[in-house]
Amino acid sequence: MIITNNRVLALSSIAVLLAGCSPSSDLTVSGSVSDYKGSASITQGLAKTVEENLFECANGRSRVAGIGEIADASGKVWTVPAQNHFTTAPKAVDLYEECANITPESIADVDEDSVPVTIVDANGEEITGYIFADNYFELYINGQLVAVDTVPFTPFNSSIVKFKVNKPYTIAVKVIDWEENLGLGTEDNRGKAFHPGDGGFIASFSDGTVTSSDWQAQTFYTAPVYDLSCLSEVDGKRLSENCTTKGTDNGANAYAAHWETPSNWMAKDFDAVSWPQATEYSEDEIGVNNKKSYMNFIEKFSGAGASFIWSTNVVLDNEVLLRYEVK
Ligand SMILES: [Ca+2]
Ligand SMILES: [Ca+2]
Ligand SMILES: [Ca+2]
Repeated sequence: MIITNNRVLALSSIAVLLAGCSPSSDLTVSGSVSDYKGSASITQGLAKTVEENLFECANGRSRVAGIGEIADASGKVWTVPAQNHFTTAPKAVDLYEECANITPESIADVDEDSVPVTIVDANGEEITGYIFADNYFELYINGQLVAVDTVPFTPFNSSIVKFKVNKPYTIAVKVIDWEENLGLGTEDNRGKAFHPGDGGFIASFSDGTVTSSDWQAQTFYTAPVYDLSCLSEVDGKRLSENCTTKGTDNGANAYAAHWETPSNWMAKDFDAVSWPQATEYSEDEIGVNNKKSYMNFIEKFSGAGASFIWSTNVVLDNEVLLRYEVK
């Protein structure tokens, strides 16, 4: 009889374990904001949508590119995925953009002469830049906003810009890995309702400048975070290498880490000495071999010697600021 009772107990324990373990690799939120000792502001859960969708695709499908707001425990309000100038800034010219039916097979089919030139220095050298961002970029030269991406989220597009400037000059780029689940850093993808998407940025310029680990990259928004103890900070780096990058069907309670962007981060004289060097990623890691907006112009990207860059975590870091001085 005792054996039978033990068996009953053992079976019921297994049932409890199974009930607590969703078949879709549920990620349990652990740790509390009060135990977190880092420099970030922590929010939890879904943001309030303040802009339903910045972009409609006339000729195909695109993910909803919304803007949200969410407050931390002190009442500080953060814009997610990031503050941006999409609706007000000059747009970059598209190299490739399916929604606008701009689909050249190669750079030879692009009318580069028709690209407008932004004047930073009237007597400067005219420079052409070729840009691919997963998902969105804003390009500053010497603190002047030259152009922003035409597609905030998807489909994947690529861009061409021209500007006149004297050396030395400073390139500063805000890059955003956009999100569907605002404030949570996730999208419905790969069979999971809360899949953490990845970022990636690559560019080359006609003066020989290319993206590489010589650039600097600092992160300002990291999500999703399910366990706050996975975040750490070393030598100015905001690290999340110990945080899971798994997708889940139950990610609505995830945490997010936010840092204030300095108001003059894009200025030529901004002191970025504490910012980490950028991390390089391979084309396979970013997953571009099925993206014509990249592959049709690969000679201007990896073929020109440029590397994909981002901060230390290309999955969880969703707002990253990049800087590079061209000597
Ligand atoms: Ca884009
Ligand atoms: Ca991401
Ligand atoms: Ca992405």
